[in-house]
Amino acid sequence: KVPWFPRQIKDLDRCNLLITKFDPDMDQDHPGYSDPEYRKRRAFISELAFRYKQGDPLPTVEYTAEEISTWREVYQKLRSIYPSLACRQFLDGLQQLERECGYGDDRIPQLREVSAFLKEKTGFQLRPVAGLLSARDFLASLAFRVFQCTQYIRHPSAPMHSPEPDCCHELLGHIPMLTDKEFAQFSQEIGLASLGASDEDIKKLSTLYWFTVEFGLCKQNGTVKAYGAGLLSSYGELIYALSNEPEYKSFNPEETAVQPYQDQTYQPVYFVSESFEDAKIKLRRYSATIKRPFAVRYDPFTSSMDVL
Ligand code: H2B
Ligand code: FE
Repeated sequence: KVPWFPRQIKDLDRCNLLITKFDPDMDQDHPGYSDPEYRKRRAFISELAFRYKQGDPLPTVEYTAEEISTWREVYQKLRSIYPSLACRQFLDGLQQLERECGYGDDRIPQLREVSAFLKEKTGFQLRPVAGLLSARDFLASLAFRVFQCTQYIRHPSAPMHSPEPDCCHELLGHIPMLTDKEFAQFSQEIGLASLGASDEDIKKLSTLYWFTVEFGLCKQNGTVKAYGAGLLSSYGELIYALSNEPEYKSFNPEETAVQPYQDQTYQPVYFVSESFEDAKIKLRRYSATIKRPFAVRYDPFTSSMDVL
C-alpha cells in the first residue's frame, strides 16, 4: 500500500508532523529548557505556524532587541568566515540577499520578504513551521518547491549552536542556496522521489539529504567548500568540517544513503562531491532506482502532482 502523499499544494497543510525531541519543552539539554520566558516566546511563534494555511500571507514577527542581538552575533561571526569556506553559489546568493532583500546584521529578515524574493529567483516559497518536521513531511514540501521554515531564534545563551533548526539555520544556511537554480532543482528532485515512498526509502532519502543539503561539501577550483546548511549556520562545525580532522568520503548516493549519522555533535564523516553538477546527476540517477508503482510529475501551472 502506498503511503498518503500530497497531490496539491493545499495538501501541505496536512504535512505538519513535528518531531519534538529537541524542542525546549521536551529536551532537558536545550538551553531554553529552564527559561520560561523563552518557552513562552516560542509558544507564541509556534502558534503563528500552527494557524497558517497554504496561501495565507506569511506571518511577520516583531523581533525583540535581544533576539536581534543574537542574530547580529551569529551573522557577524559566520559572515567573516564565509568568503574562504563557503561555495560560490552560496556566496552569490548571500550577496544578492544582502543587496536586494535586506539581509544584514542589524535585523532578522521576515519570511514574507524572503519568500517573495526566492519565488522570483527559483520559484521556491516558504511556509512557517513550528519546529523540526518529520522527514516525510519535510521532503514532500520540497516536491512543491515549498521550504518549511522556522521563524523563532535560538536561545541567547548559546548563539553559536542550536540543537534544532531555527531562523539562523534557515535564513543563513538554507536560503542563500535556494536562490541557485540548480540547487533548487536538486532539492525539488529529492522531494519528488520521496512522494509515496516506503519508510525504508524515506530513511535513505533523508540520510542523503543530511549528507548533501545539510552537511555537503563540494570541490571548487581544486579546493573543498561547504554547501550544506548545517555547516553554513554553525561557526564551530564549519571550521571543523574544513579542517583536516574529519574523514572525507567521495559522494556516492548508494553508499551515502546508508551511512549512519548522529545529530548530537559534529559529524565524524562528510561526503565531498566533485562539483554541484556531479551531485545532482548522481542524485537523479539514484532517485530513479526508488521503486514505486507510479511516477510523479509536478505541474507548476496548477501547483499539483500529475500521478502517472
Ligand atoms: N524540519 C525543519 N523544520 N527543518 C529542516 O531543515 C528539516 C526538518 N530537515 N525535518 C529534515 C527533517 C531533514 O533532516 C531530513 C529530511 O530528515
Ligand atoms: Fe536544515
